[in-house]
Amino acid sequence: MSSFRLCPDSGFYFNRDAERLMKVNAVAGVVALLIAGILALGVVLTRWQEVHLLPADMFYQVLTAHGINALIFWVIFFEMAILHFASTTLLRCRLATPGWAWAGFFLMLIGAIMNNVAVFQGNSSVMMTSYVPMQAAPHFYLGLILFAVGALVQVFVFFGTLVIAQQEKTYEGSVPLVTFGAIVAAIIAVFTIASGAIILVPTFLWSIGYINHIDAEMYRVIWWALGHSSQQINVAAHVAIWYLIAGILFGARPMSEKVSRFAYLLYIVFLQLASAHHILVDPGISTEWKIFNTSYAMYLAVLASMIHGLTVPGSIEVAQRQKGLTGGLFEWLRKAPWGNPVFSGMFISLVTFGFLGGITGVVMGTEQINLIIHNTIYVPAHFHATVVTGTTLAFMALTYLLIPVLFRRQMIFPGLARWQPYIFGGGMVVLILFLLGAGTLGVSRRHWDMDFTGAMLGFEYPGMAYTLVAIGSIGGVLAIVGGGAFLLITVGSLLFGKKLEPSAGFLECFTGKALAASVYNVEKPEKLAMAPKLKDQHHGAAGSGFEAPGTFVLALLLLVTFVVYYFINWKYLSSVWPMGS
Ligand code: HEM
Ligand SMILES: [Cu+2]
Repeated sequence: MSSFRLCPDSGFYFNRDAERLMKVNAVAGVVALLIAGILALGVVLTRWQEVHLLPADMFYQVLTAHGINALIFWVIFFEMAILHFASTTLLRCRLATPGWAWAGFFLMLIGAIMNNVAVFQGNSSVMMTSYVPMQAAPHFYLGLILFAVGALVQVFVFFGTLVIAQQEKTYEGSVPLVTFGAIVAAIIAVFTIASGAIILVPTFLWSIGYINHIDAEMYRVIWWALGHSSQQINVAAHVAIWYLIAGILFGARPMSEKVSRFAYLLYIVFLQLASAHHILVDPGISTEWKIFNTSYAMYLAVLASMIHGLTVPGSIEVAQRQKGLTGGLFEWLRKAPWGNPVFSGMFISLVTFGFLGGITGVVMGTEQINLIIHNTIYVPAHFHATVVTGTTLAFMALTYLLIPVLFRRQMIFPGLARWQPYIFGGGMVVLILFLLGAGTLGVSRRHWDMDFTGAMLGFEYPGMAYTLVAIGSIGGVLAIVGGGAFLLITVGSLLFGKKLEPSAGFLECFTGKALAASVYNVEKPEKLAMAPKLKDQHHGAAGSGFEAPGTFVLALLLLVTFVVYYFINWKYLSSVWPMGS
C-alpha cells in the first residue's frame, strides 16, 4: 500500500501516519500558544503599574498558566511535530509504531488539559517552577507527569524511526544535519524528562499526602536539571530550523558540516551543567560548584550557539554570493527575501537570539554580575529573547513553510503575514530591552505590586523604573497583536485557505479518513542520496581572504557589543556594592 506522497513544491516525501501526527502535534501546540497569548495580556497589563488590571491572586494564577502553556505545552507539542518531520520526512522513512506515537500524543493532550484545569480551578498558582514548599493540587503535578510521559513515548518513536531508516537504508551516508540536530534535541529530552520524573513524581506523592517532606534545596537543584536542559532542547530545535530554512530558501550548505555537528555535541556535553545559573544564590550549594559550572562550562555551551549563529548566516552569505550578490559587505543580506515571513522570521530569530538572548545570558550566568539582576524582571526579559523571539519566532517561520507543504493550503492574508514577524519580533524586542533596563534598576520578577502598598517595610523604586516597565508593556501588547496575527493567519489558512490538493484537508486528518490515493501514490521513496561534496573545499583559497566577510563583520559587532555591555555591568556592580571609590 502506498503510504507516501511527494510534495510537488518542496520535493519532500510525507508519510501518511507521520503526517497526521505532525499535524495534530502542531495544532495542539498552536492552541496552547493561543491560550498563553491571551494570558500574556493579563500579565503585561498588570505589571504596567498605571493599568494594574488584575487583582493579586488572579495575576499569579494567570502568570502560572502563561508560563506553562507557552514554555511547556506550545513549545514541546511543536517539537514533537519537528521530530516526526526530521525523522520521517527528511530521511524518507515510515514512522515506527504509529499507535504508540498516538498514545503519546493523547497522554500529552490529557496532561496539558489536566494541568490547565488545576491552575484555573485556583489552588495551583505556584508558577511554572512550582517550588516547594508551595503546594499545588495533585492533578497539577499529575498533568505535568502525563504530559512528560507522553512526550517521552513520542521521543522513543522518533528513535525507533531512526533505526528503521537505517535498517531499510532509506538514506546514504550519515543523517542530514537537521536530523542530527533533532537527534541531539531528543537525547537531551530523555535526560530532561528523567529529571522531571525524579522530582515531580515525589512531589505529586507529597501533594496527595503520601510523603510528608520534600527538601526545598534538592527540589530546586533537580527541577533545574529539567528546567534548564529543556531550554537546550529548544535551542537545538530552533537551530535545526535555522539550518533547514537556510537550506530550503537559499540552497545554503553549512560552511563545515563537521564543525556544526561538533557544536551540537557540545550542547549535550556541557549545557546541562549550566543549570547552575538558576541557583546561584541558593545558600546550600557550594561556591566551587557554582563557579565551575557558570564560569567555565557555560562558555563551552555558549561557544556552540556562537558557532551555529555564525555558520547559518555565513552559509546564506556564501550561497547568495554564488548567485552573484557580491556587492559590498552586505548586498547578500539586503537582497534577501525580507518580505517572506519564512526568511524574516528565521533571521530575526537568529539575530535576537544572539544579540539579546546570548549576551544577557552570559551576563546572568556570571556568578558575580548575576547578583545585580538575580530574580529581577531582567530574567524574564532575557528568556523572552531566547524562547520567544528565538524559539517561538523560528517555529512560526517554519509554520509558514508548512502551511503549503504539509497542510497543502494556500496562506490567507499574505500581506499580513509579510508584516507579522516584524510586529511580533519588534514588539517583543521593545518588551525585552525595557524590561532588561527595569531589571537592572532592581524591579522584581513575578511581582504584582511595584508600589508595595501596605507592606510593613516600604520600598520605592526610582520613577524611571515605572516608565521602563510601562514602555516594555506597550511593546508586549504589540507582540501580542503580532502573535494574534500569526494565529489568525495559520488557523485561518488551515480552515479556509484554498486547498492545494483537493483531498488533502485539515479536518480529514483528525477523522482518520484516508486522503485520496492520488495523493499517496509512492510506495517507497527514492533513497536519499548523499549530498554532493561542496565545490570549493579550500576555504578562502580564492584569494579573497574570507568566504563570508559580511557575517564576519556581524560577528565582530556581536563581540564588541558583548564586551562593552559586560564591562558596564562589572562597573555597575562596583557601585551597587560600594567597593569602588
Ligand atoms: C506575546 C507575547 C508575550 C508577552 C507580552 C509576555 C510577557 C511576559 C511577562 C511580562 C512576563 C513576566 C511577568 C513577571 O515576572 O512578573 C512573562 C513571563 C513568562 N513568559 Fe511570557 N510573554 C509572551 C509570550 C511568551 C512565550 C511565547 C513564551 C514561551 C515560549 C513565554 C514564556 C514565559 C515564561 C516561562 C514566563 C515566566 C513565568 C514565571 O515566572 O513562572 N512568554 N511573560
Ligand atoms: Cu538556564
